[in-house]
Amino acid sequence: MFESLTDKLTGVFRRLAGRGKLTESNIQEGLREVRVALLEADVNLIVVKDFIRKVTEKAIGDEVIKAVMPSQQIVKVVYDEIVALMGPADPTIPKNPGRPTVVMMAGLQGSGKTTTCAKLARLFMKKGAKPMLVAADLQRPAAIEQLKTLGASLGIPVHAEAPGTVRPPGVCRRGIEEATRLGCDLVILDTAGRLHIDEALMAEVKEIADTTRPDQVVLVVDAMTGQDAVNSAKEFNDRLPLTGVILTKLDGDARGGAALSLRAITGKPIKFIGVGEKIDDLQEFYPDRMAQRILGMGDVVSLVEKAQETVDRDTAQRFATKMFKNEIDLQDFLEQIGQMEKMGPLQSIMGMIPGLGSAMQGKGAEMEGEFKRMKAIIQSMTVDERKHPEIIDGGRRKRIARGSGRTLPEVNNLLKQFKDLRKMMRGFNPGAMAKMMRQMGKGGRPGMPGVAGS
Ligand SMILES: Nc1nc2c(ncn2[C@@H]2O[C@H](COP(=O)(O)OP(=O)(O)OP(=O)(O)O)[C@@H](O)[C@H]2O)c(=O)[nH]1
Ligand SMILES: [Mg+2]
Repeated sequence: MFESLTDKLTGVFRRLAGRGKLTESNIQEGLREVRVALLEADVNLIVVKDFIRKVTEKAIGDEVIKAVMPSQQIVKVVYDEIVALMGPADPTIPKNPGRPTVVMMAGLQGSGKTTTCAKLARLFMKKGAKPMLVAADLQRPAAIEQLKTLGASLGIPVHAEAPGTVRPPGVCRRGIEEATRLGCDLVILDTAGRLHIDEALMAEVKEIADTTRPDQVVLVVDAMTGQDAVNSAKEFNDRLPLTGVILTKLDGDARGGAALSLRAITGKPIKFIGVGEKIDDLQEFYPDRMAQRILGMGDVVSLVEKAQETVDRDTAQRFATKMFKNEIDLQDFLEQIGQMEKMGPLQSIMGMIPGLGSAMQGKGAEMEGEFKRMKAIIQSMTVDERKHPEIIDGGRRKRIARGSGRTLPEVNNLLKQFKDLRKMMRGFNPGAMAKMMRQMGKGGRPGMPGVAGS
């Protein structure tokens, strides 16, 4: 999903992060690249223009340039705008008291209406609903059978009538009556597709909508058709009282143009997304999660959850307090390494951090090796040495090197790094923190494990 857009955007942000200092002109340049990436992703031109204008306004401001990590701040500005563009979230179908909720599906041929009827029924069955499907596509003889088969696989009733004399609005009306009799609380109407916006068929859906007055008129749109999808959605929206959109085949959509433009162009929320051919492949649509995916933020949410699960809050708190008082010793250092290790393989952790995954490609194992070496060295120190590293003289260094199986220069290097860290902590302020994080961000040497993760 969205691979090509994600690749391009993370590339832009990586280049921005690589600049030592961000200026108005290199931010502008970065945003020009974002613009190109969005256009190449087939996002609607008007949407792109408006988006870039908003992002520029926020990104050029003082807050970004003076921010602790300017490039991350820009990622955040872009992220917030993408969320706003696709949101707010509305994956709901409110239940009617006393009578079944009626959902009507509409959309172009092959967009996924029939499949999505069943998927939607399934999704709401999991929430306790009793759905019924109504076969109102009388254009294609096989359509009724398709829906019956899907209904049977779910074990739910399907209202179907022999085609010939009946018309779709009547089928729907009788379907809703039957659902009421059977005690179903959700009725999903499958309608006929159209190749283009064709007057006769359009009149048919409109007639169904007028006769049955559905609670939801949902447009089913194939994400893989990009701007064509958006243009047809616009036409449907002009003629039908749409309440929302279901975007299907997102699993096959590398570009993301439809997902990013639909809401802005139609003003109607994307409610659900189809992410595969199986009956369970329908998900509620959440703009924030989608934006994280698009920006290659991997799964920040699950990273945070993982950290909450594994990182011992007290240890973290103690560490933070000590850091402020500049009382960090090598024992704390060791504990922080332990905390990092508890979270799992570094490479997979880094993959979840925005922009870091690709930037630090392959660095995870290297850093883990470094941690392991540091751990071995610190573990060969006495408690006293860990608490008061300044007592570690030449003789002790040699002993520690021997004990840990590391070289003397490695021991010296660790002690020097630690000394530098303390020095930096002495004038502890956000600026020093930023400098430290930047140094760490440049990779290679993990200056202070735990700080980056907190
Ligand atoms: N990969 C993938 N395939 C999907 C998704 N949704 C639907 N499809 C496939 O798209 C094809 C068309 O789906 P249908 O549900 O028959 O489409 P329709 O809109 O009812 O088509 P008509 O009735 O002809 O207008 C089927 O092969 C589905 O399996 C999805 O989210 N992902
Ligand atoms: Mg169909």
